[in-house]
Amino acid sequence: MNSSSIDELISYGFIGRIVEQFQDYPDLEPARVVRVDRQHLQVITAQGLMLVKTNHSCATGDWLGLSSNESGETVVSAVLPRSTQLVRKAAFDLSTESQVLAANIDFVGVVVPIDRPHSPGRLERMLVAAWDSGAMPLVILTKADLADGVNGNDDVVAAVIEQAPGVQVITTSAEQGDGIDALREQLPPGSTLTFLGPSGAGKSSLINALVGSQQQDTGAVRDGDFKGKHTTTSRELIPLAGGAVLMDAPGVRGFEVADAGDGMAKVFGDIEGLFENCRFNDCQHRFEPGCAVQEALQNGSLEHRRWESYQKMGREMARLAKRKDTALRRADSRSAGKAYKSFKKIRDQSRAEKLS
Ligand SMILES: Nc1nc2c(ncn2[C@@H]2O[C@H](COP(=O)(O)OP(=O)(O)OP(=O)(O)O)[C@@H](O)[C@H]2O)c(=O)[nH]1
Ligand SMILES: [Mg+2]
Ligand SMILES: [Zn+2]
Repeated sequence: MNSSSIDELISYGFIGRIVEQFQDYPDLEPARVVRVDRQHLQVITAQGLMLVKTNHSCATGDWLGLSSNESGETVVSAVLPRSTQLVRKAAFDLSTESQVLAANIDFVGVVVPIDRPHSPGRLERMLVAAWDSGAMPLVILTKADLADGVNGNDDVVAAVIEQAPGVQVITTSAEQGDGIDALREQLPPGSTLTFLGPSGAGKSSLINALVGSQQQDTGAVRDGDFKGKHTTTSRELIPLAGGAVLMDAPGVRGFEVADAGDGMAKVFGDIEGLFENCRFNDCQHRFEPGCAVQEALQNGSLEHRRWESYQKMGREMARLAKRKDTALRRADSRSAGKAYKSFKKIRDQSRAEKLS
């Protein structure tokens, strides 16, 4: 193993805790998934970048243990346990399947472009998913140079800070280089930052500004509706000088929040705090006397929009949990059916034996 390539692996985050994690796999060669193209993974190893084929379900950012099979081909022998994973469920997808967008990330940059009308609901949704990943959310406001005209810059920044309690908000302009150093300073060596935001929000432009060269393609947004053209189509790791790792990502359209982790409590802590002040323990927060939520709505300390947003996401999660439950029970009754069939087969066989 030559030293220049191990340096390259290090530049993709192979330090500290990850190196320790690999001590459990002494016979396997460490690799990280840089990009996933269907069954082919582009991975970085101490020998450099290479392609491997696999049936394992892997996500960009996964750490793998590689080995060789009898024919000398490189194969994936282990997918290391993930420290974090960013998961989403595609909206309108009736299945309960959720998709792992990114693995082993330390920061999720929720990207809010200032050049179009701000959507608080989308911000809250992305923040819940970001918290649920186990990584630390950051809010990155982009295109600060375009602020005037559509929205007052200060208004958006103030609204975002209020909607993202406990989250660092960084205002940037990739075009003018503002806020880029501030963002870079958030990223210790070995940490991985991925992005969550709509197409055309400026994710790839931000990466180019951080890296300092035209690393990723960028594409103009449409004039009328501010929509991007989905220029970036896959997730990809890009090492940053200084030791952090960036993960470019395609824009996400609407999605449902997949998991009831602590995301809801983090994003809507103010609302969940109110519940404790309701007179009745089982308050439904509708018409009950002494309901702290209704009181807060009436005196204006809780925004109606925010309350509706909270309820809507709560209903989605409940629906998903119910669908998962039904799917589980169905799988259960299928395996019960199988067990009965094999029991019958054995019973019939032993009866036949007795008769013969
Ligand atoms: N004025 C200005 N334009 C920007 C800035 N950042 C990005 N843009 C422009 O916004 C458009 C979209 O930028 P991208 O970086 O491609 O956006 P993206 O989020 O990667 O989009 P997808 O890959 O489609 O998800 C491009 O035309 C960029 O030049 C900025 O800070 N200021
Ligand atoms: Mg892009
Ligand atoms: Zn109540």
